[in-house]
Amino acid sequence: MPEYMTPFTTMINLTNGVIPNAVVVQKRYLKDMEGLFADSRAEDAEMINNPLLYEVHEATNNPMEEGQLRYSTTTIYPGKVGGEYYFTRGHYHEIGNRAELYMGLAGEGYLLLMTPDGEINVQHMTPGAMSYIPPFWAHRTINIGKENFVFFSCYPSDAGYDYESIVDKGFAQIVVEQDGKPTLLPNPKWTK
Ligand code: S6P
Ligand code: ZN
Repeated sequence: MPEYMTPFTTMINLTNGVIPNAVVVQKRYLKDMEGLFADSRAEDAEMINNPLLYEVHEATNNPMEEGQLRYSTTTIYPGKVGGEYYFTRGHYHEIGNRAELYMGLAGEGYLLLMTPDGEINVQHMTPGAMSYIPPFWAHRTINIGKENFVFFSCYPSDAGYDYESIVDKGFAQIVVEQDGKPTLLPNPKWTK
């Protein structure tokens, strides 16, 4: 006989991403992102202010076992470092074949995806956009607007996080403001 878990419901504020009874709220400041922005001088200069770039509200602590799901919201604040829009650290899933689903709730962002070979894919996210992250793609979200960019994510509980590969190599492309528009450029720090 399986042990039956008790079903439950979570309330989510669809405009600001707040989950009132979140089990974990993570706040990521610039100092948590050291070395990730392409313009190191701009990053160093901004470090004095150490702005809050984004926060993650985890709705559950469901067991980290195959078959279970977890879900969360992420709010990325508007801002730039050396012309590069604020983004999340980005990761592969530790168990690489675990997929994920994102849904835009507020604001405007890019979902930047990359295979281990450096192939890049970009999805434009606005409220209602449902973006699928297939297995094995690294993913990073970027606020390309002037308001908070808020999205919901749902992922297998056992997916885990591989941040190290991104810290070591970065993403092959960056998103910077050029002529008032978000523009994809090769990342000068990228190493294959
Ligand atoms: C988890 C999922 C999201 C991110 C969150 C923050 O698999 O992709 O909940 O954790 O958007 O991004 P990061 O890269 O700092 O974990
Ligand atoms: Zn993920």
